Amino acid sequence: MSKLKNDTFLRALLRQSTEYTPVWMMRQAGRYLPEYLRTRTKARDFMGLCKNPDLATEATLQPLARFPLDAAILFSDILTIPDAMGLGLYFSTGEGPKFKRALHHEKEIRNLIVPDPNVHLRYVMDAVSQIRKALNNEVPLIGFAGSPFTLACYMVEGRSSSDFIRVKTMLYQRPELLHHILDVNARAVTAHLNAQIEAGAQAVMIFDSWGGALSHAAYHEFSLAYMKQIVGGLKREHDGKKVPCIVYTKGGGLWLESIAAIGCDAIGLDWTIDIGEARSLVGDKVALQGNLDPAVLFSNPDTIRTEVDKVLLSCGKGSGHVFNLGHGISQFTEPENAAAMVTAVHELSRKYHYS
Ligand code: 1CP
Repeated sequence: MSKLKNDTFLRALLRQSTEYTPVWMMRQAGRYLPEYLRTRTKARDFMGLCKNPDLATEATLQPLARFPLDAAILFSDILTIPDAMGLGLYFSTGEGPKFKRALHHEKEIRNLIVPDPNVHLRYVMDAVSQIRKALNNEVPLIGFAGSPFTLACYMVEGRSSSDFIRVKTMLYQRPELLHHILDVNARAVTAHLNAQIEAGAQAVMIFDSWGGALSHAAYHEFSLAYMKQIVGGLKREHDGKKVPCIVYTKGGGLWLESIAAIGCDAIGLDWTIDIGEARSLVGDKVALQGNLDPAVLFSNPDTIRTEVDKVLLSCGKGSGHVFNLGHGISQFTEPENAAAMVTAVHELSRKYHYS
């Protein structure tokens, strides 16, 4: 396999020196891009896009055609795993994801099985290989999955939630049942990420979008422990290259030292923590990814530049930083403002790197 033309992102994740700070954006392909909305009309619905490798490739490449990003992320969704488990994922317009067969009864929970990623999620692996070909070694491709707890939130609630009442009731009333779901999910995520790595993903990220809704003790027992299980089971090398792994818990700023201890290469930060403080908490154990407030992109290029510089300054000199937003880019963002962020990171970060 020939050499990557731009491996800045992978080097930063491994805390090796780089000439500038690499940047990509969570949810970089998606509804804020008019070309994505046009691609979406070619499929019946969102899952139709995910299941069609040509369209998934098209959507993955769209942000890279606009902005000089240092990484691509597979166009797919974290909810493909519960869908492959038979829960019947669907999207009703304007309402986000829903499941036809949410986990309401013990029998359904005990019957859950780990899907074979190369059979039930074949379309994801086909998209990964096709995207790798289309990328032509320009930048690395990130594979991803949801954390076991974040997946369980959707599987038990049956849809997006703001209070997580069903899943938290289960956590306190039937903890062994939730542990069963989490163990199945952890095995499914491990197999899914390893299959993505074999298909060509050059780094992987675990999205724990809802772990921050848990208490201190519950986070460690019901979210972090299962991410540790996954990280321990990942293929960390493929084709003679290290495959770095990023763990992101939204709202996880208070738990950075415990997250750094699970064996991941990098921690994704939301915007609520100062990145310099995060660095002093984790030392040189892991790289950091983040952490501009996505709302900064609602302002203007000058303000964006100032806010980008604040993050870079707080992070300080040295290696081990991947610039990103603290959460996904909003669908209401002007693409020009995303461009301003990427340019600002590339231009302003050079002074923080030793050449
Ligand atoms: O066109 C549409 O209406 C669908 C919008 C959309 C898109 C573009 C969804 C539905 N998923 C995606 C793609 C997606 N999702 C990607 C790949 C694109 C990219 O990053 O460039 C990724 C990495 C995700 C990850 C994802 N899906 C997460 C974790 C990250 C996060 O934002 O916290 C979560 C929680 C989901 C669930 C999901 N899928 C879709 C939506 C709108 C949601 C969030 C629902 C909610 O807020 O509860």
